[in-house]
Amino acid sequence: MTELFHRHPANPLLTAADIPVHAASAFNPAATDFDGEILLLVRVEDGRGISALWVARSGDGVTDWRVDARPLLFPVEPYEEWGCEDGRITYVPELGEWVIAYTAYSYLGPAVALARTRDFRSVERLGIVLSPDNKDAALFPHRIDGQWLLLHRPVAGGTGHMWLASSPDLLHWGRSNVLLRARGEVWWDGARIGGGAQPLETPDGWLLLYHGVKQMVSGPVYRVGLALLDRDDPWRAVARTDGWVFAPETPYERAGDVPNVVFPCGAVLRDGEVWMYYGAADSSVCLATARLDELIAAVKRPSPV
Ligand code: BMA
Repeated sequence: MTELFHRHPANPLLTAADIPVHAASAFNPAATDFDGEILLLVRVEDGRGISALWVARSGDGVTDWRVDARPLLFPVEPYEEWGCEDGRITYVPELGEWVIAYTAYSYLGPAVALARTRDFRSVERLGIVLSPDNKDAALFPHRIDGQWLLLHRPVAGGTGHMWLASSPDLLHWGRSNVLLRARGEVWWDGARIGGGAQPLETPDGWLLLYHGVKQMVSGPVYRVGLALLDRDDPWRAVARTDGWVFAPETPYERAGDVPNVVFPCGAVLRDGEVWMYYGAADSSVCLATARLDELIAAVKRPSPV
């Protein structure tokens, strides 16, 4: 299989050692452009096992990361008492704000919560917008036909498929329906799937980098695939890769707190390239890049694994 993504030689970019307090792990980063820099929202698990989301900034997106002294999103509300996990950031020009979708974890299970920020110094919580079990949410950057759109991943019918919901106000979500199905049985994305990076708008449609899980005898393997949604009608998936386009291969992806995991939560576009930030083995923050035109060609021309 042709390699679409190229791992950055500086991987892993960040680990628990880069967090200014004692941390167990640093992984699953959301990514966005902010103030001329690349900003990541890194999931940091503490010594108790509870996660918070920390801001890390870098001018070139690779080196000299500056991690804030305290997390941006940490458990405050009862619905997130077991952690704020796996953020996805979307810049929303209409609001002049960034909306963060994250997994709010509590004894109730994982739920989808939203928060908004102008400066990544303070956040306004919008609360739980989709009740448990639900996660892997990401907002589209602008309304379509007057409605906001949110990718999400409820557990329904015994498994996790990717769904899309719409809202007039970011608070009340409805018209929820299945968008992409876990393909079942032996498929690389057979056990369950979920959104990865925030949806990327391209002239060819909305490009999704999603994770797919195959349940092996030894445990799950998390890989990455591509899907393309119609630009004007994202409820219509127009293409999807048959096989994965990125999979755990290196020692830092193969071994860690959870082995055999690559888990993207954010991407930025740079000079015709997609910079995919991902968590490796639930233990570190990594970067892999691909040419956007090659990703579009790959998703439009599914090839055998
Ligand atoms: C998923 C999420 C991710 C995690 C992955 C692999 O269910 O909880 O945060 O990276 O499992 O452990």
